[in-house]
Amino acid sequence: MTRPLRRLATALLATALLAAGLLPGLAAAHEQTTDDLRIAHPFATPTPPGAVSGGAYLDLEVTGDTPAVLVGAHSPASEVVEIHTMEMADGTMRMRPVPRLEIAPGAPIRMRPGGGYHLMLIELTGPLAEGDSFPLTLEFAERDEVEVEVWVQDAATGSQAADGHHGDMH
Ligand SMILES: [Cu+2]
Repeated sequence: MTRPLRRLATALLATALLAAGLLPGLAAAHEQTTDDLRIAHPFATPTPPGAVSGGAYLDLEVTGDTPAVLVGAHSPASEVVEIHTMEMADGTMRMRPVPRLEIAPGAPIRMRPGGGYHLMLIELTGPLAEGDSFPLTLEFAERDEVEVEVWVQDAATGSQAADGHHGDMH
Protein backbone atom coordinates (compact mmCIF):
# COMPACT_ATOMS: atom_id res chain seq x y z
CA MET A 1 0.00 0.00 0.00
CA THR A 2 1.11 3.56 -0.53
CA ARG A 3 1.80 5.67 2.52
CA PRO A 4 -1.39 7.79 2.39
CA LEU A 5 -3.45 4.64 1.84
CA ARG A 6 -1.83 2.90 4.75
CA ARG A 7 -2.51 5.95 6.90
CA LEU A 8 -6.13 5.95 5.83
CA ALA A 9 -6.42 2.23 6.55
CA THR A 10 -4.95 2.78 10.02
CA ALA A 11 -7.36 5.63 10.67
CA LEU A 12 -10.31 3.54 9.52
CA LEU A 13 -9.21 0.66 11.71
CA ALA A 14 -8.93 2.94 14.73
CA THR A 15 -12.39 4.35 14.01
CA ALA A 16 -13.83 0.85 13.67
CA LEU A 17 -12.20 -0.27 16.92
CA LEU A 18 -13.48 2.83 18.69
CA ALA A 19 -16.98 2.24 17.37
CA ALA A 20 -16.82 -1.36 18.54
CA GLY A 21 -15.75 -0.18 21.99
CA LEU A 22 -12.50 -2.11 21.75
CA LEU A 23 -10.35 0.91 22.45
CA PRO A 24 -10.99 2.97 25.58
CA GLY A 25 -10.29 6.07 23.49
CA LEU A 26 -7.15 7.11 21.70
CA ALA A 27 -6.44 9.86 24.21
CA ALA A 28 -6.31 7.36 27.05
CA ALA A 29 -3.72 5.32 25.18
CA HIS A 30 -1.55 8.32 24.47
CA GLU A 31 0.81 8.12 27.38
CA GLN A 32 4.02 6.47 28.38
CA THR A 33 4.81 4.96 31.75
CA THR A 34 8.14 3.74 33.06
CA ASP A 35 8.75 2.30 36.55
CA ASP A 36 8.09 5.57 38.31
CA LEU A 37 7.54 8.13 35.59
CA ARG A 38 4.33 8.92 33.77
CA ILE A 39 4.33 11.02 30.63
CA ALA A 40 0.89 11.93 29.37
CA HIS A 41 -0.49 13.36 26.19
CA PRO A 42 2.45 14.91 24.35
CA PHE A 43 1.11 17.34 21.76
CA ALA A 44 2.38 20.19 19.61
CA THR A 45 0.38 23.01 18.14
CA PRO A 46 0.18 23.37 14.34
CA THR A 47 2.50 25.89 12.71
CA PRO A 48 1.83 28.16 9.74
CA PRO A 49 3.88 27.56 6.57
CA GLY A 50 7.39 28.97 6.91
CA ALA A 51 7.37 29.01 10.71
CA VAL A 52 10.84 28.33 12.10
CA SER A 53 9.76 27.18 15.53
CA GLY A 54 6.91 25.47 17.34
CA GLY A 55 5.86 24.48 20.84
CA ALA A 56 5.37 21.01 22.31
CA TYR A 57 3.59 20.21 25.56
CA LEU A 58 3.36 17.19 27.80
CA ASP A 59 2.63 16.19 31.35
CA LEU A 60 5.30 14.66 33.56
CA GLU A 61 4.70 12.98 36.89
CA VAL A 62 6.89 10.85 39.10
CA THR A 63 4.99 8.15 40.93
CA GLY A 64 7.90 7.07 43.16
CA ASP A 65 10.01 8.90 45.74
CA THR A 66 12.84 10.02 43.46
CA PRO A 67 12.55 13.27 41.53
CA ALA A 68 13.16 13.19 37.78
CA VAL A 69 15.14 15.91 36.08
CA LEU A 70 14.47 16.68 32.45
CA VAL A 71 17.67 18.04 30.93
CA GLY A 72 16.87 18.10 27.24
CA ALA A 73 15.09 16.52 24.30
CA HIS A 74 15.58 15.81 20.63
CA SER A 75 13.32 15.06 17.70
CA PRO A 76 13.49 14.65 13.93
CA ALA A 77 10.87 17.43 13.80
CA SER A 78 13.43 20.15 14.54
CA GLU A 79 17.16 20.77 14.69
CA VAL A 80 17.04 21.78 18.33
CA VAL A 81 14.65 21.21 21.23
CA GLU A 82 14.91 23.48 24.26
CA ILE A 83 13.09 23.51 27.58
CA HIS A 84 11.48 26.93 27.88
CA THR A 85 9.49 28.79 30.42
CA MET A 86 7.18 31.63 29.52
CA GLU A 87 6.11 34.26 31.99
CA MET A 88 4.88 37.81 32.25
CA ALA A 89 7.63 40.38 32.72
CA ASP A 90 6.92 44.10 32.56
CA GLY A 91 3.58 43.48 30.91
CA THR A 92 4.90 41.25 28.11
CA MET A 93 5.14 37.49 27.79
CA ARG A 94 8.78 36.46 27.71
CA MET A 95 10.26 33.06 26.95
CA ARG A 96 13.59 31.88 28.21
CA PRO A 97 15.40 28.55 28.04
CA VAL A 98 15.98 26.62 31.25
CA PRO A 99 18.78 24.01 31.48
CA ARG A 100 16.82 21.59 33.64
CA LEU A 101 13.33 20.98 34.85
CA GLU A 102 12.85 19.03 38.04
CA ILE A 103 9.73 16.94 38.50
CA ALA A 104 9.35 16.33 42.23
CA PRO A 105 7.15 13.61 43.74
CA GLY A 106 3.66 14.98 44.23
CA ALA A 107 4.31 17.96 41.96
CA PRO A 108 3.50 16.97 38.38
CA ILE A 109 4.45 19.35 35.59
CA ARG A 110 1.63 20.06 33.17
CA MET A 111 2.71 21.97 30.12
CA ARG A 112 -0.02 23.90 28.34
CA PRO A 113 0.03 26.55 25.62
CA GLY A 114 -0.19 30.12 26.89
CA GLY A 115 2.27 30.14 29.78
CA GLY A 116 4.65 28.18 31.96
CA TYR A 117 6.90 25.44 30.67
CA HIS A 118 6.98 24.09 27.14
CA LEU A 119 9.40 22.40 24.80
CA MET A 120 10.54 24.74 22.06
CA LEU A 121 11.12 23.10 18.69
CA ILE A 122 13.69 25.33 17.02
CA GLU A 123 14.44 25.20 13.30
CA LEU A 124 11.56 22.97 12.32
CA THR A 125 12.37 20.49 9.56
CA GLY A 126 8.85 21.03 8.20
CA PRO A 127 5.53 22.58 9.18
CA LEU A 128 3.59 20.86 11.95
CA ALA A 129 0.25 19.96 10.43
CA GLU A 130 -2.80 19.08 12.49
CA GLY A 131 -3.30 15.31 12.55
CA ASP A 132 0.38 14.50 12.08
CA SER A 133 2.60 13.03 14.74
CA PHE A 134 6.34 12.79 15.34
CA PRO A 135 8.69 11.12 17.83
CA LEU A 136 10.35 13.11 20.60
CA THR A 137 13.03 11.73 22.89
CA LEU A 138 13.21 13.12 26.42
CA GLU A 139 16.60 13.19 28.13
CA PHE A 140 16.76 12.87 31.89
CA ALA A 141 19.60 13.19 34.39
CA GLU A 142 20.56 9.77 35.76
CA ARG A 143 17.69 8.07 33.96
CA ASP A 144 17.09 6.42 30.63
CA GLU A 145 15.79 8.49 27.76
CA VAL A 146 12.10 8.09 27.00
CA GLU A 147 10.70 8.35 23.50
CA VAL A 148 7.16 9.61 23.15
CA GLU A 149 4.92 10.25 20.16
CA VAL A 150 3.79 13.86 19.85
CA TRP A 151 0.44 14.56 18.20
CA VAL A 152 -0.15 17.81 16.39
CA GLN A 153 -3.35 19.28 17.83
CA ASP A 154 -4.65 22.80 18.22
CA ALA A 155 -4.14 24.35 21.66
CA ALA A 156 -7.72 23.83 22.89
CA THR A 157 -8.05 20.23 21.71
CA GLY A 158 -4.62 19.23 22.97
CA SER A 159 -5.10 20.90 26.35
CA GLN A 160 -8.51 19.34 26.88
CA ALA A 161 -7.25 15.91 25.91
CA ALA A 162 -4.27 16.29 28.24
CA ASP A 163 -6.56 17.37 31.09
CA GLY A 164 -8.59 14.24 30.40
CA HIS A 165 -5.66 12.05 31.45
CA HIS A 166 -5.92 13.19 35.03
CA GLY A 167 -9.05 11.56 36.33
CA ASP A 168 -6.78 9.43 38.49
CA MET A 169 -4.40 12.23 39.43
CA HIS A 170 -4.65 15.02 41.98
CU1 LIG B 1 9.62 28.84 23.79
